[in-house]
Amino acid sequence: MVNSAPPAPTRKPSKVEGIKERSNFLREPVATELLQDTNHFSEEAVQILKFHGSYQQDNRDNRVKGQEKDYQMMLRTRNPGGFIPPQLYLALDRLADEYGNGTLRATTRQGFQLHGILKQNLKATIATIVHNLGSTLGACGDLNRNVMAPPAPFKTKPEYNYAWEYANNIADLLTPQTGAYYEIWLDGEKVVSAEENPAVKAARQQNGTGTIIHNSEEPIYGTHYMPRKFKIAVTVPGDNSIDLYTQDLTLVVITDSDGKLEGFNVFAGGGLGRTHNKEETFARVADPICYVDQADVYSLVKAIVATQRDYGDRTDRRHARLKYLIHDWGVSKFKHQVEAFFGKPLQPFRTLPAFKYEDFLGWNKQGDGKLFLGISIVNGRIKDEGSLQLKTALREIIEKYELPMRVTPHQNVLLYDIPPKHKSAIQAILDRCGVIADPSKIDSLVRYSMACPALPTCGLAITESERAIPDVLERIRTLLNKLGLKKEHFVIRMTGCPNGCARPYMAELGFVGSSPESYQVWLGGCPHQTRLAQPYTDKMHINDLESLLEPLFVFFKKSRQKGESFGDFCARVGLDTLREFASNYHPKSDKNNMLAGKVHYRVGIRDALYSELKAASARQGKSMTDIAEVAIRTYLQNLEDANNVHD
Ligand code: SRM
Ligand code: SF4
Repeated sequence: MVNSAPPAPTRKPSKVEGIKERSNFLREPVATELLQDTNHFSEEAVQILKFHGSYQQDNRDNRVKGQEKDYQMMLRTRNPGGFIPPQLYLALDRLADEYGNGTLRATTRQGFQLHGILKQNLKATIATIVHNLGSTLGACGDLNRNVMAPPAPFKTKPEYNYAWEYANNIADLLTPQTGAYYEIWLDGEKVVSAEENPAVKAARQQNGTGTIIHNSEEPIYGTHYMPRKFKIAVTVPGDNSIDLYTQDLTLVVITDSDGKLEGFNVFAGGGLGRTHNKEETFARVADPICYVDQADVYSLVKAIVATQRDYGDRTDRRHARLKYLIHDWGVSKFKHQVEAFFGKPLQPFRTLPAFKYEDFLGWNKQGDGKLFLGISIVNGRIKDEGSLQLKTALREIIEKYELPMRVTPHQNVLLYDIPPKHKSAIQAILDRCGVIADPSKIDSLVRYSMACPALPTCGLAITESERAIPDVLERIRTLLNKLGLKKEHFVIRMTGCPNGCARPYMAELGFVGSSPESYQVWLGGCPHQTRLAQPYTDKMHINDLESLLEPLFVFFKKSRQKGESFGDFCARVGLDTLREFASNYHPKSDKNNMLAGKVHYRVGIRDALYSELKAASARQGKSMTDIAEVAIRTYLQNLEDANNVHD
């Protein structure tokens, strides 16, 4: 357990390492460029800006060749366990209208994003968030991100209270210590919303085993921060609302029979980001690592962070997450190095019950006589549109009843601490604004689905996601109905690229953008997100959705075991069997569907021909199916005519 110095890298550190080093602990060039009269930041400043919780984006719908991009900033909050006090929510709601694009977006890590903020308004927006008990520091960048915890506010279940407490404390432990944030956005005023826990403060400085960097403004991170983003969750046995297998580090609260905190089980090495056609990048589920006593938990977290800090790959950002270190080393070598930083042997992992996912939507009891209300938000987007006035409803309820909120890891929100006497008045506001609170009235495909923002704001999007999924879900529901699977539902997640922001690789049916209007399709995740899905096909054009899914649903209906979910079925029979069934599948010529023109058989055409077909369809204002049908009929007719001549 001797902690030897990490080996000097044999390859050149990545460009971002130099930018971090030159930034003077996250100050420059952001501080200087913020004062300049420009509408965007330089590439170097953009990298540092991320640590402050902001991404520079442009509205991709407005791109015009040869013209400057429509620059705007996205801001992301850091709020451990998804906790948003009423004052902060109301401030975010106002900021969205005053400086943003009029919407708020609940994220898959329990934060909020504001989109569309102009550079000139960034300082006022961040300062308002901080003055209203919020923060954006460390919401993005190469450091510990928003710490997740189960959102269900079960006040009388002690393990939930421990999960929230430790999510907060670990977030504080790993908060950047640089003064840059307050200097730049608040002119040096340090706004402290709550006194830091003394045990956390002491743990941050405590050394002896090489976990801290002496005489540094950043004792845990040093000048180069982490090699890459680092994601932590704290949960309780059985509650997988935080997708525990996808985190760099997950702690599971362990209590004794009296509900007193004993310690934590520790998982590490999960992560989802990958790149198409680069086999060396992959989604990975976390491994069980050890158990740690409560008294040692901060030391263990620091030991794992220091292992990734010192041994993570700083030369290749595609290979820099903790999951690659654990994959390359193996769990045993990883544990050995963690022990060296921890200063003592790791204890064995304790047995845990199975993990489940529940969304806690609708009206629920929180255990102390009060109620909580889970509201489904389609893809996390809070806005007013047509008859659905969700933004208005939330503002009105939170303003009137001063309710705190927890954002869920599934882009929903839970309002809590509601005295039962207010239930009917709150329900009346929801009804008036067209917000459905009763989860049984929401299509379960919509209820359990998620999609990332993708176009037009995300610079990495290959294709649509948030804007495409409503139609996709509707088409899947129509198909299920047609096939006699009316009540069926499963977890569907979509992303516009393979980075995995809506965690599609854990879904029962995942769509991962692979080229414009096309998706890689992943199958076989479990309804409780405890198993990685597998890629079924690399490219499905969105028009081929029904023809790809129909054979799978038919096979599922025919061969599922009692109560088996779609994801479990796909995992049990295996992807090769699914492919074989699909290739031999001939849809029944259902008269009604033929009449409605709804049956789509699959015929493969090459990329180049597809592009020509698409262009012809746009030119002629006809559907691709119609053009293909005429072309094929003409071809077949010609063949027949030729045969007749020879006869
Ligand atoms: Fe993410 C980058 C949105 C959760 C993996 N993510 C991005 C950026 C910032 C695009 C960029 O770098 O320019 C996206 C901004 C889009 C926009 O227009 O707003 C973006 N990620 C999101 C959010 C908003 C998606 C959502 O639907 O809510 C989530 C914000 C969470 C938060 O509050 O912190 C979000 N991102 C995730 C998750 C899920 C999670 O953390 O539980 C993942 C997969 C888990 C993981 O990290 O392995 C994820 N995002 C990525 C990656 C790939 C990382 C990797 O290891 O390869 C990138 C790209 C990168 O880092 O280079 C990325
Ligand atoms: Fe953007 Fe890709 Fe993340 Fe979607 S998954 S938000 S497209 S980075």
